[in-house]
Amino acid sequence: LEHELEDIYNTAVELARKAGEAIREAFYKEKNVEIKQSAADLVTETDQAVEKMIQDLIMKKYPHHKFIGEETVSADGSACSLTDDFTWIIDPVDGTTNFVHSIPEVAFSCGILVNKQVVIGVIYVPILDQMYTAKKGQGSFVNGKKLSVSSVKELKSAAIIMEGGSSRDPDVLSTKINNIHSVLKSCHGIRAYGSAAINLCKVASGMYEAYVEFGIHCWDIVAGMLILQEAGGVNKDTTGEEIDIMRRRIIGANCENIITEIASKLTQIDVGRD
Ligand code: LIP
Repeated sequence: LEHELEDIYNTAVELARKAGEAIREAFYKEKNVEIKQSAADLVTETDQAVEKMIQDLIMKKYPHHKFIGEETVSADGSACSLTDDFTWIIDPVDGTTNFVHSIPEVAFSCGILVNKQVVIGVIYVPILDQMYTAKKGQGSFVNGKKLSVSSVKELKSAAIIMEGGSSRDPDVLSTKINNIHSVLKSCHGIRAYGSAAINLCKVASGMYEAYVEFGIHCWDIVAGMLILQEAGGVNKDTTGEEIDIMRRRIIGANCENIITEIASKLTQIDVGRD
């Protein structure tokens, strides 16, 4: 298994570089944008082309592995079913809105699971040439440099990442704004990068104490969850309870205490399941 995992890891890094090349090439050109679930839920030809290219390469090399990809799921509207098999969960372009606006925080995100546990996480930010990697039990790295979370233990001294997201439902929006209000009044500041994958990498890098979002999907978070965990962090549901990767909610933080403090300030939003 050790040998098999090493081979899969090397393949994932290689595929991330390939995806990165395609993203970089399209980044400086005009984009062809379509909308999905809401007027702010975007997809481009690049999302679709990168996913197809990566899925084909995975299926050729590992025909017995399973694949869950953002654009494949959006196209056929099917629910994600996660088995104990090796499963690649991919977001070809995480931060599509950034991509559309030529904002450099755009990531290829790839998490590999076995027995429903994330064992490999690779996130590549091609425009900034940042390769984030993690293998379960072996730490996480950016361009080979080891990552570790911040040592701040209280929300009042913390910097937090919270996103607006892509839902334009008025009730969802007002709950999100209220949640931002209640966290912001108790911490140093709030920022957002527009990519769940990058947000989790920022917490893993020790810049922020936590990242909170309702409405993300499994492909936005699986790789980043392992990168954060291997940097010493924790991932939970927005209630502070055990995370369910299909439940579309996350608090990723440097420590349990900050998760408890944030969870107590949030009004929960039920966004359904992947
Ligand atoms: C994005 C997430 C981000 C969220 C955006 C969007 P996509 O994923 O990573 O955290 O705020 O609304 O869902 O659609 O760019 O892959």
